[in-house]
Amino acid sequence: MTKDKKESGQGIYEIYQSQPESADEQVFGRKSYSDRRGFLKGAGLATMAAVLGGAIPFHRNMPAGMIPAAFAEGLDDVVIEGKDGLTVLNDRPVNAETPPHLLNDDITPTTRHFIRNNGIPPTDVSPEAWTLTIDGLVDQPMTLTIDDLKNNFDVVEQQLVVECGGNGRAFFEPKAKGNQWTYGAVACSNWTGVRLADVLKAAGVQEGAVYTAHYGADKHLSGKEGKLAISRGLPIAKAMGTENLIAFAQNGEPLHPMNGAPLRLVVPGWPGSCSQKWLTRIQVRDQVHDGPKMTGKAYRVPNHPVAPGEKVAKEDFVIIERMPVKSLITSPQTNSQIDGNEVAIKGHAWSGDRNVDKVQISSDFGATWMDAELSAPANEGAWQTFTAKVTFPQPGYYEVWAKVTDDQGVSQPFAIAWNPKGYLNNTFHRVALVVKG
Ligand SMILES: Nc1nc2c(c(=O)[nH]1)N[C@H]1C(S)=C(S)[C@@H](COP(=O)(O)O)O[C@H]1N2
Ligand SMILES: [Mo]
Repeated sequence: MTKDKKESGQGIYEIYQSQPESADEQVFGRKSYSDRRGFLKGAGLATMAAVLGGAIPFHRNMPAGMIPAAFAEGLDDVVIEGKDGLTVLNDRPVNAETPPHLLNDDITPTTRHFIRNNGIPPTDVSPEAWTLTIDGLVDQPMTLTIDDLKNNFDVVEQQLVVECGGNGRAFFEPKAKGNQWTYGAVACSNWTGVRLADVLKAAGVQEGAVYTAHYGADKHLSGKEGKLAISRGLPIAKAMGTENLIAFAQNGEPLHPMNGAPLRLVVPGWPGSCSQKWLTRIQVRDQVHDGPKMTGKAYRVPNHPVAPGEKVAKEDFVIIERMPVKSLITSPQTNSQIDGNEVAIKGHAWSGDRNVDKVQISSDFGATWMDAELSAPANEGAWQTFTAKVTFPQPGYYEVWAKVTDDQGVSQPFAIAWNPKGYLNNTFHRVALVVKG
């Protein structure tokens, strides 16, 4: 692969989808379709083998430009160990989302927790050897093992929502670049760990502290030593919230390798990117952090409404903080056929740093709404589950919509203003049903 493409972080599948000609050159190392000499080698061969799940003994026989049949159906055949039913959007880096109907559980099983990687996860993740360093503007810089964390701090369990800032990006027009997440870059697992605030307090956050900076052990896609895939942070006030965890267990087991094993941050209610995986260091800074994906347009939105497609000046982008009010209908699955004239609806609702007050359901394209039953959150930062029974007047095609209102009176919109990077799409989840009667 050329350096540029390698650094852009696209996988083979994505490259073939978006730019088949240059994909051919990158993967097969040849300049044009008429040049038949190229064959899979080096990075192309290694990547292809990794994606296919095995070396390719006869790779020298493969005609240049041939797309392996395994890719015919997209990335459905890519198997990620310990994950089940996820839709893989990219293989390099690995990005995979969960279809809404597989998020029906109140606590998301680890097998169904989405994966959003910016780089290459570390391979040496032995929990015994892992350390976390707290430094910067603190009285007492510390380096702690996972046992130190367990032994010196309150260990707590919390159900916490992690949602990628780009969830829903696929529905923006014009298209925004990046992973085309639909609905499933969100999950609410049960996390065990210590409170970030307790650890920061033990280190003694000094006056003048403004922001945290988070570092993980994953590598940049270029493989360059010292180059970081992502390093984001939090304003000190949010970092001191009791809802944030430094987690070493997910649903009672060690973290999944793709979800940050053996140690990660879980910062509910804010973009998932704040929840650094493979966590090795938290630095306290006297200024807003400026690590990779903190600056420029990353995880930022315009500070004023913009027309679809409009160019926005760099200085007009502001850092995304809390995530907006949103919901997901997890049962029934969209495009289900319903026997009879009634269906039970279930789903989840959440709003960053806030509670949800009300969930309303419509089955007549928003003309009328009925209140759903809404449960209280298991704890701060958890999503809330809603249920409703919908009756249909006659057989036919229906859409069930859910609309959530949070405790500040803010509701999910039907449509949302476009933004250049396709963040924060919290429009209604619409589920299509054919009622048979
Ligand atoms: N070290 C590291 N932490 C990271 C990332 C990453 O690429 N590297 N991705 C972030 C982003 S953008 C999101 S949305 C969440 C996703 O967490 P998950 O993959 O466990 O679902 O992890 C965040 N933490
Ligand atoms: Mo993300």
